[in-house]
Amino acid sequence: MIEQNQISPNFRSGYVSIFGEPNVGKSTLMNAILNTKLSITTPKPQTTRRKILGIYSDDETQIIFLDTPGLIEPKYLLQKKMVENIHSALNECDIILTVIDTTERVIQNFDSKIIPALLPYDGVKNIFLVINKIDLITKEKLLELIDRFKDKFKFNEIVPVSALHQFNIDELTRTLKQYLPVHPPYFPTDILSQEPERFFIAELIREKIFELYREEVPYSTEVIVTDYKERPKGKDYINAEIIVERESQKRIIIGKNGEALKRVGEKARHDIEQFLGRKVYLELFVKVRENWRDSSLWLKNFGY
Ligand SMILES: Nc1nc2c(ncn2[C@@H]2O[C@H](COP(=O)(O)OP(=O)(O)OP(=O)(O)O)[C@@H](O)[C@H]2O)c(=O)[nH]1
Ligand SMILES: [Mg+2]
Repeated sequence: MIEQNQISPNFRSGYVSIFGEPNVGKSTLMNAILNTKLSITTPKPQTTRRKILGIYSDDETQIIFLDTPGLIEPKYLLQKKMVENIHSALNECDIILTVIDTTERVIQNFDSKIIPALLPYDGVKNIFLVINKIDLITKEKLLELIDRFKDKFKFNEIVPVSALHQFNIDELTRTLKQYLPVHPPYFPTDILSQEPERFFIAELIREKIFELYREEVPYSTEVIVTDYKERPKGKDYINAEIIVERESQKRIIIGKNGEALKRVGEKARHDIEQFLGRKVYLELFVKVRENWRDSSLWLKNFGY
């Protein structure tokens, strides 16, 4: 950590929003830049629901990333909150990292969904285009894509990367630093995030639910850590509630003889222990909160 009085007058610091459609690899990209698994990532769209802050610091710069949910047409109140999180991140930042992947759907939606969202910031903020998942395409195809996108919008930079394989990530970080305003660090330079440990623990459990269940179940689930006790002499104790919308979903989460829930617990515990660097005892309870996704009271209660 840099002491306050050692901060150079040329220190650069700023906010960078990571923006784009669901599933293009926004959270994987933030994790790759920070070299830490901070934001959960799954093969399913709409994994990220909130604005997740991740802080990169070195001797001369601090970049505060805001990982955001994927851009969607909201159908229920939770999704409306997710979209509000995207817009507030775009508003708050100095630089917008617009992330796309190379699937036809994402490329097709670019003009109708992404560009209209960027237009209010055209000429106001620095806007990058990050073409992610380039491990999945040929060099020729990439050059063709760059050619296609460079005329669609006045991007300050177009950077191809593979977040999953850490390809060109250092180059992206280097380029970002050049666009940061001169500003002292906003946060202590030895912290990675602002969220409490409980938040990351709940997210890791939610990640397992996205991985292990199908269809509507992951989308109808929220996880709240209700108790977390550090025990210097033994395993830390964690109690978490898995909230679903209906009794039928509760039965699915628990599974035959509780086996499905046990699997969630085992997988989540493994990742939580890795995240905390300590052994934990994890207890999970499943609760029904009718239609919580459309209840402003429950959403508020869950911190949305
Ligand atoms: N092949 C490949 N897969 C990637 C790459 N980056 C991310 N992925 C995969 O793409 C999927 C989605 O990644 P996420 O990081 O969760 O995507 P996201 O944009 O944050 O998704 P939402 O939070 O749902 O909007 C995961 O299965 C990732 O492993 C990449 O560079 N190459
Ligand atoms: Mg995400």
